[in-house]
Amino acid sequence: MTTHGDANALLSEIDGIGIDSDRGGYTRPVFSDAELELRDWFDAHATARGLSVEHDGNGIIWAWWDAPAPADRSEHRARSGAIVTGSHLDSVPGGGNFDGPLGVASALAAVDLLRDRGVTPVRPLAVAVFPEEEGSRFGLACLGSRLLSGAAASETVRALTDDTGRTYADVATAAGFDPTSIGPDPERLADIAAFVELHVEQGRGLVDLGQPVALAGAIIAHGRWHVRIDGRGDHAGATRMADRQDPVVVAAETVRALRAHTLIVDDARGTVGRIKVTPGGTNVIASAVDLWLDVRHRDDEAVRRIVSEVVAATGRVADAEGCAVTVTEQSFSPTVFFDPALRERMQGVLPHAPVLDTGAGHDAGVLAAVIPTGMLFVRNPTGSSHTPSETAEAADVTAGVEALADVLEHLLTR
Ligand code: HGY
Ligand code: MN
Ligand code: MN
Repeated sequence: MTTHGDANALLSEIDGIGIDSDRGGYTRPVFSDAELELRDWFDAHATARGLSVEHDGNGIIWAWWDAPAPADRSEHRARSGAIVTGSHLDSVPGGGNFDGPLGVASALAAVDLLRDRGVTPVRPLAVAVFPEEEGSRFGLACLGSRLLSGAAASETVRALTDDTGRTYADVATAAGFDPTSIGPDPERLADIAAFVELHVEQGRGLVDLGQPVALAGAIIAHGRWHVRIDGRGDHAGATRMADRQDPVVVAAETVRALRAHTLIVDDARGTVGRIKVTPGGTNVIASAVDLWLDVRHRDDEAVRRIVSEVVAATGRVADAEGCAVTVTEQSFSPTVFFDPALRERMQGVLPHAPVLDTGAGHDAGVLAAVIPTGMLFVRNPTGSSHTPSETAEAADVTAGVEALADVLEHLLTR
């Protein structure tokens, strides 16, 4: 089956990679066999389209359609003024097949459409794949774009650990990458005129509006905090209640307080989706609990207020229980408004596309701090994401590719 111009066909080629039979859906953490297989899939399709594939020191893949360098440009600057599109291939645990891969597949298909239309770019185009967008393995979301833009310090990243305690440096090395080569790349960023990311909508905005494609207005602020609660492990039966220092009791208060304080702030979102109890025996009082807060709101300060209230409530119960609490901010992304000039140009190309804000973070949100970025959303009938029920209808996927090709044609020919 040809995949030429067909993002649905491209996606169906990878829908067997990284299936998680325990959780359902897909689990494709960065540098895992599944993610490395997806990288190979992308390289093969980019190469088959005559794109020149480059893997940079941050583990980002750049597949270039090099425009003829005008005489006034040195070979080195041949790629300046580039337009970049693409997204990510890693997933959350038990995620869907669209969050990330839809943007990558649509970018490859859009290149086919531009060729079919006979478009001759006057500036280079790159299809990019950013690693660890979900932050599911090392805890820092949009890791690749944060490294590229200097928003994440190389030493800090090298020392990040996954659930097994292995560091980024060890895991990257074992996967064939060089962890000493990570770091900001201002020269590359200076060559990029705009980045446009297509993504499955993570919400029901387009369903309610009855439209297939939207433009992104803003990404609301979001942050992640690691809460570590240390107590005293002991026997569940031999230990009197008065003698306990049970970190799980404190963790329960953290979860309760997060829900309570999130509910009193209009449209705030607070989640604890991950809790690790150590040692984790049914007849064992835990010695420690690790849990992670994910808090989001369009007002940066509201996010911080919610977290500080939750930390205070947790501290009160921890004191009473004789437990110790350590809270570490893993990441914080302020509310991002996408580049107005770029969005206006995109609206000129897609006048019927509504503008929607999103509660989901993206590489385009991180890169918005250093280059003009914009996003396209494709309708998701379930509105759900980060679950196996995340989906997009074939006709909407096709509409998304057409819309992306229209935007890229506009940007590449001026
Ligand atoms: O967490 C997010 O919002 C994104 O899906 N990484
Ligand atoms: Mn995503
Ligand atoms: Mn996601």
